[in-house]
Amino acid sequence: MTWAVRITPEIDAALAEGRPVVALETSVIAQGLPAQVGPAAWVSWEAAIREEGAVPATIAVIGGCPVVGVSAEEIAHLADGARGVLKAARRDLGLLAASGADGGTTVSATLAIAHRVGIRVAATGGIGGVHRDFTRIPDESADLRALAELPVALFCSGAKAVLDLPATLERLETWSVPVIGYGTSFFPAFYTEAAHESEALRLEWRFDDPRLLARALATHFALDGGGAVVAVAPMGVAGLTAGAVERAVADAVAEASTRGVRGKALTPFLLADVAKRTGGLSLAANLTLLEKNARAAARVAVAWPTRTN
Ligand code: PSU
Ligand code: MN
Repeated sequence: MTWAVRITPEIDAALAEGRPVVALETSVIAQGLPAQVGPAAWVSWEAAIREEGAVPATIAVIGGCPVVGVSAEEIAHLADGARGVLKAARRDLGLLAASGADGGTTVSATLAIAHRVGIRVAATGGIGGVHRDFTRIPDESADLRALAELPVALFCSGAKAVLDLPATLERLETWSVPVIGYGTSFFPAFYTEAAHESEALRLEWRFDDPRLLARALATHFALDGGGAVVAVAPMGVAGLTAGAVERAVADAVAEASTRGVRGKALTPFLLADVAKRTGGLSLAANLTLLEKNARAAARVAVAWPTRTN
């Protein structure tokens, strides 16, 4: 049986000619952002990628088919949660294909589809990772293993603030996934930069020049079969401090535990609850960082060393 991927002619040609392409995930549209803001935000991410000279490749599952190059109509459909779009992780792809269902792809599923068509660079807001309280319930995002296994560089503002960030970094080390700061020396705390001089979040590798970062990533892919995390510092928004995020996250995590929210529902619940508790400031920060990461990914994809073989 084949696993047919629907790809737009534009992206197909760009890949065939070795031109820069940046993959985007869509669980952020289907589950991560409120339905009213997702589609307009997506337009800004694709525009930012084009402005930098790369081709955007937004990925989703539509009618069971993995799609590379989702249309605006499909984005509107994915954002409209009322129509039961699933949150598609990598393990769901075969089952979605068999059932003909629609899914917003998480990072893990997005990387699987991107790798399938030969895309090397992707962007998201924040990766999934090791959840707080993981010693009680070992909840750890499938994003991490996908990053370990698939040679794609993922640009993000670190891992989502609702997670245990030092534990997530430890897990990435265990899985042999390099974590590289692009213009930052610390793993960001998603909505904000890492709290001042947070040694547990200090990164060993930092690049400021997109060409040097691109060369480092290309060399990593040449030597290793796995992916890489590129951490981009978020711009943040006025009035949203790391302390305020921390308080909101602690309360949201407690609320989720009281309500028994588990599994794939947990991350979307926490993001929405933190947005409520910060009076929408975390949502504003999420939107700015998503666009910044898409732009950063495109800049580095454009600076990729040309293939010499
Ligand atoms: N970044 C955001 N918002 C999101 C996500 C990333 O700013 O909603 C999504 C990504 O698709 C990521 C997923 O893969 O959240 C992680 O979910 P989980 O923790 O259940 O693996
Ligand atoms: Mn989980």
